[in-house]
Amino acid sequence: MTYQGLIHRYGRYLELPSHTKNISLLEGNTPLIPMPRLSKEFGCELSVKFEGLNPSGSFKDRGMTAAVSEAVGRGVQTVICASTGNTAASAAAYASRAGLRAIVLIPEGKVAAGKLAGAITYGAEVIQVQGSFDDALTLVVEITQKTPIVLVNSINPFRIEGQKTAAFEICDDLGCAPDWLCLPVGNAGNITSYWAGFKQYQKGLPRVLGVQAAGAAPLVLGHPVDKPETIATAIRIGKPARGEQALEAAQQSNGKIIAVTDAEILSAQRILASEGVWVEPASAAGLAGLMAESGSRSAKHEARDKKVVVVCTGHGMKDPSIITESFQPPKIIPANYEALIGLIEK
Ligand code: AN7
Repeated sequence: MTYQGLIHRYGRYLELPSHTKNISLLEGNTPLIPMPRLSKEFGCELSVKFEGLNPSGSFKDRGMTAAVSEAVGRGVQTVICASTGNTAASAAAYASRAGLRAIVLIPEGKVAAGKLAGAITYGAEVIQVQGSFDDALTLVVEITQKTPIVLVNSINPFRIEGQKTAAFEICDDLGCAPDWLCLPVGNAGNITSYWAGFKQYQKGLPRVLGVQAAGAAPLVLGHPVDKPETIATAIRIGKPARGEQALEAAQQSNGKIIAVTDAEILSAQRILASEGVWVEPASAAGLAGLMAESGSRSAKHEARDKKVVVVCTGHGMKDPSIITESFQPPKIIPANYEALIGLIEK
């Protein structure tokens, strides 16, 4: 049978109320891409769960199909979220699909162009807040307590239900859970969802390596960060809503939460691209974390000979600003053959 989306495939494992009305863009079913060259370098069996191939370009679509399906099923008319960008694009996409009004609050000037463009194109009302993601989240929590508008950040339990499906897919593809799962941690909804999903599916449990950016690492520091800063704007979050659960997932799985520098994130992004997978900076944090833990790219390490899944949460196309930050701009030549051959034979 042709694929009909996550609620259709995994609905029996998801705690969704009976009023839920399935709103799907055929999200999920993303590839688990083997990385043979990286596997050899790291001495482990490494694959990438490429979540950038979801309809709006990130893993958020898994949770959004569930949250919007639940909301529309009980007659909700407006949804709202705070976002570093991907949640905004995803909420906008599913709200438009469902015929709902979507309002998204983003930190002023700190959202990657591809995400903002998506949210606007899908028709959301985008509002920039003079503050951080955390300030925006405080505002949307307050407005949803005082009005009938529904919150679709991952505080919404149905977001977590939907995002559990990524763990199910990995188990179905591998036949069991991997030994290690490496992923970026921002507001901590995703790590919470994966851990809940693996526990529920009973195909084994991975050790979970959650990775924050050094400038936005409240779970590593043990306290909120007032002014989070990182090039990985998706995870520029100082006060994760599900921080406790993230720490629990790391602890229960015998894993850990660590921080990596922006330079390590950009380097991991280039390494993934060198084997054909282009992800946005935040999405490279999982691999950056694995590399930091391994000490060096070839040294003996805990993941040695193990099945490792690196979750790449969003597509590289989301954040084109990286051309100026991380790569050389392309050379310019006059439009003649001599100039071209001179350049490529140099
Ligand atoms: C690419 O869109 O928080 O730990 O508002 O976009 O579940 O928050 C995005 C987070 C990782 C972190 N990778 O996931 C938002 C938002 C990408 C992301 C994360 C995000 P969580």
